[in-house]
Amino acid sequence: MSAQAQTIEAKTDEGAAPELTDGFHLVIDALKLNDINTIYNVPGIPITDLGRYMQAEGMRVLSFRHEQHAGYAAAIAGFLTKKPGVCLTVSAPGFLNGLTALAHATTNCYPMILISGSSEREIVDLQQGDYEEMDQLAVAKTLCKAAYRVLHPEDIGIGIARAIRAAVSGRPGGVYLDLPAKLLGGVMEAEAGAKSLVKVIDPAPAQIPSAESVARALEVLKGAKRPLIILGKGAAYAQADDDIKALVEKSGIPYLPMSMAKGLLPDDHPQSAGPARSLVLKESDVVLLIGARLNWLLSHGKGKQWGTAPKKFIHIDIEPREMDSNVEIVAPLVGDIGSCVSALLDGMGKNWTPPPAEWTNTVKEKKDGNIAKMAPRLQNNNVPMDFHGALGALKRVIAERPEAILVNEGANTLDFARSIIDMYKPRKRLDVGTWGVMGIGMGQAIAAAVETGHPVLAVEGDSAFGFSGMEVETICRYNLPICVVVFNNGGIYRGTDVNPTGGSDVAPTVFVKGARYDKMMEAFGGVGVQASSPDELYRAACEAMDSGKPTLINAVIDEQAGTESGRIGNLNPQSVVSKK
Ligand code: ADP
Ligand code: TZD
Ligand code: MG
Repeated sequence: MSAQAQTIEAKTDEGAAPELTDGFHLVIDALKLNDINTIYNVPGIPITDLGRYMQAEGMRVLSFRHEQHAGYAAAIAGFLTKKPGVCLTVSAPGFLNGLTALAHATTNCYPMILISGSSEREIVDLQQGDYEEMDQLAVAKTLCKAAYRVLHPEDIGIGIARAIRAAVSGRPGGVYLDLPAKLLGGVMEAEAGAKSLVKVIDPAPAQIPSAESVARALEVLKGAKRPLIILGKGAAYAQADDDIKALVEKSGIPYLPMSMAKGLLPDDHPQSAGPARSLVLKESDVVLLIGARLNWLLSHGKGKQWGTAPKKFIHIDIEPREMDSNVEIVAPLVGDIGSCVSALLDGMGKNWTPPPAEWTNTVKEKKDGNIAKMAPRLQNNNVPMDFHGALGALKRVIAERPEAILVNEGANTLDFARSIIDMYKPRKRLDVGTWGVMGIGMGQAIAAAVETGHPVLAVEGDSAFGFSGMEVETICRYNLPICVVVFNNGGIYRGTDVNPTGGSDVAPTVFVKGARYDKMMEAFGGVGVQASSPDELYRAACEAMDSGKPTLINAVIDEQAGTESGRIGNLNPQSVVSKK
């Protein structure tokens, strides 16, 4: 128990006064003991004092305007640090607001703990109508990796240890921890309290792949004529950066980064096949997946995108059940990415034969061709801006500041930025993840700035930004080095839809014309800029990134520039009755 921890004096019959502690301080001591020092929170009954005492005990407590954004901040903090990010909320409505982020963390394999205060158990269970009554544990269970409730102060240490271990071990994910109001005020002797705390030893132990699985994988890789490596965000999470780079380079195999694995090797690396994506998916014969699932983002490993050439998949993942989830995996490599990659490197020996030049040259030609085609479009200085002109400017901003973190959401704004803006370092690109969630923007930007201290560029569709826009006050309040660029095309996908009835309501995808999002930042003392051309955008973004002042640039984009749903319009169901 820490020296400053608040204790309560209690008189006993003998007149001795054993030092007491309480639930509040046991929670704080348990978190600190496990090196968890940052909390993303929204205050209220019953956790207001918990936040206050946390701050008093030297923890960083960042208060948000809505729990969902505190939750997205905690989730991405988990991704960035490999420690569970913690979101703290009040009961029922606050808990539910945080739950979206908890489910998102679980879906994306980010370690996170949602701690919510809850109401009087006896009343909740008899459904007698308590303040913010809800059986939160039951609700949370289906939406996260594990859910626990602590009822007695002496179990707080174990409860928090279980939550931490569940979040980070194996496949990481979201954990719910329910802390009833009565528990926080509960009292026990300080000495026994200190003894009840648990320091989690080796919370995410290495999981070594079997020697047979390594040998099998190498055998398949050796037989490949047109091999491909796909790096997913699990590879970025694993923080095995040097070994992953060594594996790619030693093997000589072209690699494709999934969006949040961009920068694991710099996007301008000669082996990057990013700009030849369609070709390598179609033509490859052996695919080594490292921390990437064969889910919808990879068309489930089959169908048109994957071409007709027979494929063999080698799959590295910590979760055994991920193997054969969509297609047969001929060489499953179950273990943690660090251990698996280093075992492959060892097994490759000194004389590894790189893939046939015919293959690597084909990939290079396609890639060079595509880059050359794109280049002039990125240099256009059109007014109003199109996505290429605006993103060409921001591409330079990041290239000149490779340490900066890019947060990105939207539809066209997301899809174009993903392919246009090169990343140069690991874990610098944070986006909408597996679900394609709108609303991660400000929460992720805040956590990225808080956890890393690096400047953040948040490139946001105007719709996407709206989901978390109020958190610009949070950005200003903590004076964070975040530059938000709102790609203002006046709507969802485009600003051009019209109401076919001629009625006075605008079409469902359209927003207020000529909106000035920059004024929102000014309202809280930050810098607001209106940018109409790529040059203006470039200058304003550079200034913001270098000054570190909270800034919002309203980038005026041609309202006709986007396409329906960006790159995934094919997922929209079609009506046979009405045609778009
Ligand atoms: P992407 O969306 O980038 O393709 P996914 O989220 O689909 O990536 O896949 C990430 C995968 O990485 C998950 O299947 C997860 O189990 C796995 N993973 C996460 N951390 C590790 C790790 N340390 N070792 C091995 N696999 C991991
Ligand atoms: N709600 C949530 C939480 N996530 C979603 N993905 C959506 C709704 C649906 N949706 C998308 O998939 S993209 C998008 C929505 C509402 C916004 C696209 O508009 P934008 O981007 O302004 O952010 P562009 O640049 O105009 O395409
Ligand atoms: Mg838009």
